[in-house]
Amino acid sequence: MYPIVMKIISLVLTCFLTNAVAWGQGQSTIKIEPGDSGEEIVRKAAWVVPTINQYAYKKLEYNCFVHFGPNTFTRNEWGSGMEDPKTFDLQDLDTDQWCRAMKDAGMKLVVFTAKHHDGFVLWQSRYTRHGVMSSPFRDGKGDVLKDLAASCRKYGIKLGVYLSPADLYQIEHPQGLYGNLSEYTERVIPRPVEGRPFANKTTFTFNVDDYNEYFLNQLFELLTEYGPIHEVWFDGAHPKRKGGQKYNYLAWKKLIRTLAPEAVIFGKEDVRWCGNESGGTRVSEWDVIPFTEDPGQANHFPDIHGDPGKRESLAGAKYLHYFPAETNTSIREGWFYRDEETQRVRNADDVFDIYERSVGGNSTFLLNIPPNREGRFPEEDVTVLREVGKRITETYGTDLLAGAQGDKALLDDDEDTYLLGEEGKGTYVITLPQPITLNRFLLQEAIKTQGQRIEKHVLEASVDNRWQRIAQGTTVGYKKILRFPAVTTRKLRLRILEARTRPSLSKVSAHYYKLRPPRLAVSRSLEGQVTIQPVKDNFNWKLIGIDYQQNLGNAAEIRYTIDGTTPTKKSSLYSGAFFHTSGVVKARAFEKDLAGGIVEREFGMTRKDWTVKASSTGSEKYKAHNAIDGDVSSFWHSDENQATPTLTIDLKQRVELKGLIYTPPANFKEGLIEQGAIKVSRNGKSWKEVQIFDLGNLVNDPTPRTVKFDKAVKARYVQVTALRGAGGSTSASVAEIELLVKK
Ligand code: FUL
Repeated sequence: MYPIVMKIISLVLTCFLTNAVAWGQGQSTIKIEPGDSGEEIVRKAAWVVPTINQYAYKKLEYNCFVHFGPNTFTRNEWGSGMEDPKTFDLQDLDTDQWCRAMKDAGMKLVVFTAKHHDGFVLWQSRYTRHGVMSSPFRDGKGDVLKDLAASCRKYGIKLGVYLSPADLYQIEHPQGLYGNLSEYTERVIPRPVEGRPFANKTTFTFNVDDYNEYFLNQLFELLTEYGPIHEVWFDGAHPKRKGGQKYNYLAWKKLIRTLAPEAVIFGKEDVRWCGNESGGTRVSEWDVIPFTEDPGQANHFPDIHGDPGKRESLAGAKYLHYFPAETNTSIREGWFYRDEETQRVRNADDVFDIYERSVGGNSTFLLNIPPNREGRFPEEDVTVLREVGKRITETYGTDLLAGAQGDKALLDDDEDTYLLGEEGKGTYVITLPQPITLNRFLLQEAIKTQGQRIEKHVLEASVDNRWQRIAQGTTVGYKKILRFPAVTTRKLRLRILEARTRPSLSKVSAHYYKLRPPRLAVSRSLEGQVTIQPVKDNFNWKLIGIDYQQNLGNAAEIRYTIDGTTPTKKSSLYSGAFFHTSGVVKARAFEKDLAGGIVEREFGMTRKDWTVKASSTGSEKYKAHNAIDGDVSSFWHSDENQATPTLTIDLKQRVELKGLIYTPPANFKEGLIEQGAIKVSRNGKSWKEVQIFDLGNLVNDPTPRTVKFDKAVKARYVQVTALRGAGGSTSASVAEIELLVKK
């Protein structure tokens, strides 16, 4: 059928459908009948399409997460819930600066932590005093969310709210509502508060307990007085639980669907967590996910790991549901702002790489930028955002297929025109008037009405009149970005090799990313020898048989500093490993006038003379020395159920210490230290506590964490004790411990 006809049908259908239903003959949830064969299940999967809200959310592609609250001032990742509201001593706030930075970056929506796990609210809620209303911020009259909502309207950024179901204040406070075993009774939402009438006169009646009433009342405030709200973010993490508190999510959902009809709900049936917080992405990201119960009636949505959408995962499904992934990670080490000295910031190479792998891997990228104690996005973060925004525009703002000969439905920018291939395959040839040089190729399926179908594809270029494979991939979905070494050609051929039924392609485009000098990695041996080398990119170069070096050239020279300053072309030239006792090494590759991303590593003192003892060791494989051997793949793991697992380190010399770096095991979930204590001694017998440190939720982002001591301290012996393990584990595991010395 002609594309224009498809467009008219699609438009007519769109006008009459509500949010809950998708377009055309596709549905956002399709029931599997008991007698359905494997093939029929796969065919049904091909007709699972996004709701109108989900599709609008997919098109946002790249959004901003903002974590802000008392943790910004305590420098913790997880609060206790009993922080004095005066801790939130915010004197300045510039949400316009936040929104300008988002705009420059090309971000479309911001999700703001209106209430994190600590239960402190950052808006003038009627239903608690534990928030900005009791803080010094504008003498208790400030409303961070209100400022942000105004800035969002001013800069055209959509607004989302993060409202943590976990609430430590309501758990810890003697009159707290969380898990107080209150009766389930009929409650009217919103509960009227004297002198604080709502403009929105909608009311609801739910049979709920105290905490769910509290939560519903706060949702009502957020959804009616700051909107329109386009994403509601429910965090699945719980530092603590109490009284078997249950969540009446179906009541929450009714409120959201009524009061925020354009919103998607993260952490429930609209958007799922990608399964990690370190920026990792799947090779094949399916939006069509099997369920064993009706997702529209479910109260709980467990985290999804592995490869949930592959064909083998569909067998046994009772329902197939459109359930897109969101890749959320932070630009800094941790979700909240801590400091400029020790809190590492991702460089532009790293963020741009995650952008291409997430947005270009059928996921939505939610990048967290934590405002500092001055109420502003830190300058270094803004610089990275701006550089990444520039690279996105420079690369994807120009389509090298402009003027090409090929199927118009593929080459135009009309999401309602698309090409259907044959059953399970398709071949598309694009011929250009002049040769182009490309190293990126972008594909989009017509998921709006046709669902996600492509399972395997390959891209070829005509070189010396021969088809040469330049890239290959599996799923496409809303968007796939193929990355490969640059090739110059006048002819491209895209072949769909496997698909769940007739593949539907609505868009292809070609691009060139101006390669920066290579990303670098800085490492140091036990003896203190520092090595700096190019990072092999995440691309699967070997998959397409290309030697990645040919693409990056070897013209790059590496310059570095060891005094904390930013490397320039005049800095020390790296010509091989060099000895470095401790402190920050910053490195940058230069290629003619192009500068690569800055990479920095802070090293503790050399450890070759150290000895270490553990309070217990799970087995020889997890011996204590693994924690100081310089090999992050080996780690110490204590016995299970040991009260306070401890490492005692003899530095063999007395030094002045200013902090430590804890590296958790990368692929081992037991015993990651969320909270710990540091003690020091001159003689190994009498100990002095230096600091308690809180690292929050490491399980989903097990990367090195730096703890800066409030005050430098002289010692020869150091004890690191685990006080709380991630996920309630009662052991401790340490891949590396490094100690930072005061120069
Ligand atoms: C996790 C939380 O525990 C972190 O503090 C952060 O909010 C992250 C986005 O989600 O579950």
